[in-house]
Amino acid sequence: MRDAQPRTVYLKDYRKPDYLVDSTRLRFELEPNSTVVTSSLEIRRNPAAGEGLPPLRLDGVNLELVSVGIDGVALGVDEYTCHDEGLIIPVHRGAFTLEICNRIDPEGNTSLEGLYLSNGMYCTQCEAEGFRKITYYPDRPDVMSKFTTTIVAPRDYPVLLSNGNEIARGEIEGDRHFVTWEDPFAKPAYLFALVAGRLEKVEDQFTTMSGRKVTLQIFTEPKNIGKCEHAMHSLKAAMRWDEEVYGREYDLDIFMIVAVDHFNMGAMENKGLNIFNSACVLASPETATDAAFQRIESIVAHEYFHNWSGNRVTCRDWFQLSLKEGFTVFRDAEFSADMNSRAVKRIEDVSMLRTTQFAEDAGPMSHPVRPDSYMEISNFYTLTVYEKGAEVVRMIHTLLGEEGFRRGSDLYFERHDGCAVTCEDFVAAMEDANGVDLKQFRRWYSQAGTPLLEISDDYDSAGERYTLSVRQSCPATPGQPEKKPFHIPLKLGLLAGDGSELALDTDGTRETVLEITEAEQAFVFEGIPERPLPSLLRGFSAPVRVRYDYTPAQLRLLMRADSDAFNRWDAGQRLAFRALAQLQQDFRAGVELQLQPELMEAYRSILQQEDLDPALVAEMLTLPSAQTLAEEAEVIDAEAIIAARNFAEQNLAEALFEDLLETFRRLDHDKPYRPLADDIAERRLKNTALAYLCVTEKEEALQLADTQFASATNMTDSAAALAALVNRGDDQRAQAALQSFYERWKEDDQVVELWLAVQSSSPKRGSLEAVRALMAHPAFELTNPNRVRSVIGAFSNRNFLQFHQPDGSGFRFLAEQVIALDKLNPQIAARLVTPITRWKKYCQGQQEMMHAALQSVMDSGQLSADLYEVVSKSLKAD
Ligand code: B3K
Ligand code: ZN
Repeated sequence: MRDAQPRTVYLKDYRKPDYLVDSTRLRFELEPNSTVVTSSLEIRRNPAAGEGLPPLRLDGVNLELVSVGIDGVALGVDEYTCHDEGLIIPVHRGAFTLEICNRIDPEGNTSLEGLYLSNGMYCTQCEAEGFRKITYYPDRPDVMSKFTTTIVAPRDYPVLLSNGNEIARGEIEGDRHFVTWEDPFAKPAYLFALVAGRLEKVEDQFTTMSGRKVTLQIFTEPKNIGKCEHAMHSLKAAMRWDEEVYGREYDLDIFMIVAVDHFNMGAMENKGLNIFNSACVLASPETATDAAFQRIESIVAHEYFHNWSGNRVTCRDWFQLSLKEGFTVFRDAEFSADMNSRAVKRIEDVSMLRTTQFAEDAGPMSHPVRPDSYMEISNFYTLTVYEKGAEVVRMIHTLLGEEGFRRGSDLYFERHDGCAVTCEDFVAAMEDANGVDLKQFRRWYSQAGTPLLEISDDYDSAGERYTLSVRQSCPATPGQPEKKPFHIPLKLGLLAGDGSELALDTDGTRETVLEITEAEQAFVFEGIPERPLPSLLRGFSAPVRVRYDYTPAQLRLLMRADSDAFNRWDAGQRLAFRALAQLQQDFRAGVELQLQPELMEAYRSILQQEDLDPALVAEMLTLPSAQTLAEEAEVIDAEAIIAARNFAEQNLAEALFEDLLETFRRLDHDKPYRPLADDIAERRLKNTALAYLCVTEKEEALQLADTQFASATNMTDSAAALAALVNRGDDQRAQAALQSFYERWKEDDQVVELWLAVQSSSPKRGSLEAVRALMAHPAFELTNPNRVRSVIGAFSNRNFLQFHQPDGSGFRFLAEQVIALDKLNPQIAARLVTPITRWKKYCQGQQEMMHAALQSVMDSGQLSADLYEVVSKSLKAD
């Protein structure tokens, strides 16, 4: 917690570090309430930073200083200044050894940043600025140092881990032992990690492309040791893929993963010692859904890929966060696309981007991929930095092509290995390796907001000439009233009336990438024999909105015939959006609702296309979520959105009942479980059909869910049946299912979290009272972020109906929880508050209540810097 208003940090104020730390020796004497940290730092003046010997400034937060010494001589208290945020030490020599001893309290650390205890296990989280909660240090990513770490602990903590290779271990009198680790690669402090606990491990081996053998280990609490196989398999697949696709080889002799229960996010890429949220690494067919299996595969890969994109080449400062995150998300998305269905992966990612990142870009916290300022950097681990950042890298890939991109990434890694660099360096490497100019493209890093492309066309039948006119614009965002034109790759094809692909030039090219660089631009295609139907922004080739006046018949043709699977799905979404917009309008006008027959027919024909990937069919059958509709709306009228969506879903389910039943039966076979793409796709479609069938609340449908619930041999089917029974049908049935599920799985943390989330996100059973009751359940723990996300997060982000109750009770509840949580874990509090920061987009009544809830957070007393930044910026947006 802070005393004064948090200060804003600006990118324009970046200065090189005054001092460098060549080596860092750490010693930890672990005790729950009083861990002693001793450090010995070899420090020297940074020759690149200027003349003279300015004082040495070290960061330090919540530390109890014991002693400071230089070159073996202890400093008196008047020889340095110790303040709330660190130490200032006058310097008399250009190079010296600094010795510091301090105490910390891991048990009292509920922020889950720095060193803390999770179920009795010691672990760390240092990114971005957590190392300063461990010891005094220049805690900035451009100070890179070689670390040697000794951990001393009671012998009943048999496993003691840190980065690099183990170089010594031994016994110490009084029932204690120690292990020393040495990391040969210089790294910033944010990549430091330590783990100590009663852990078991599974071990495997990987032979790298140059023939080196690497030991792979995954550590968990003993009860979870049977849940590591999938993560190990994913790790080996990721290691091979990075060699094949990027030529990147792993560099240490050992790679370790540790699963911990209390964790603020998914996982952390500490050098050689990745620490994972249990939910993002542990899985077995009986306890984890297909979605969890796929999430684990992608997160294991993501953290592994950071070894090059993040660790070997790191960020100069935190404004450059997307340098490692955007690039690494792009890398993991391509990996997942290669391991699974490429089209479905793209659809999932784009749907998420459009719903959540577009909303962020249009909201009070809108910021560029490379922000210009922040109060609390933890607030900038955002969808913009990660997902839009990945889209920016993807656009470079689209512009340069596979080979050009690889030349660029090779040059980037070679040029900057061992360095802390900027987004600018990344783009420059791409340019230099390919001899191209990406000057205008750089605006994607500096301008916030989602660009809009308004596209119109004209066909001259006599001249067989087709002209596409594109106008780009980008809405104002906080601090950026005017935007300059972006460089946008627009991938497209042209369809003939029969759905075939027209040749775009005399070479017979059927797909091209137009480079849009002007505010208004026209593109002419010659020799087009008929008026074509444009298939625009194929594969979502840029993170923009596209407006083009398609007729419903044209959308149906794209849905049926486009060679680009992503655009087939997108055409269906556009059709559904229109129908849902009409329904919302009718609801508000008090007109009787009616579903457009075209939509019904379009959905029926999707179900009948048996040659399509079942996962794609499932995606195409899914109506845009209430959250997506909210994002698309000019003004959010929650009641109208809910009414429209329920009506459409209900009508589709009734009208397509027989087709859905047929689909369900066809896929309801007894295959042994494998988390492989084809099987996942079949289960996805089967369970989408089941959910639709149960929307009708017909006994026949609910019995299918009952049967599946009773006989399922894997969690995907079991959880889908549970959700169907909780969301539909009578109370008795729902309660019986919930009860038996809990009894069976109450010892399994990941399944209990799923059980909590199914209830909190259920429009039917997740009322505010029900959510409060879950918070009183023994399974709930306010200090465990997974539990908080499963109950409070699921309610406010995924339970549109209950969260938006007209009396505003959902908003007030969220405010109350955020205030309580801020005292324990500011990072989680600042994230959780998001739904009520969007007050400005709501219709008047809701807007006022949301604003009042947000104001009550502000007025509740001293807020953490994290929460203060989000709340104050959101309140200001009026
Ligand atoms: N780099 C970490 C995120 C750290 C978040 C700190 N608040 C995980 C990842 O993106 O791989
Ligand atoms: Zn990452």
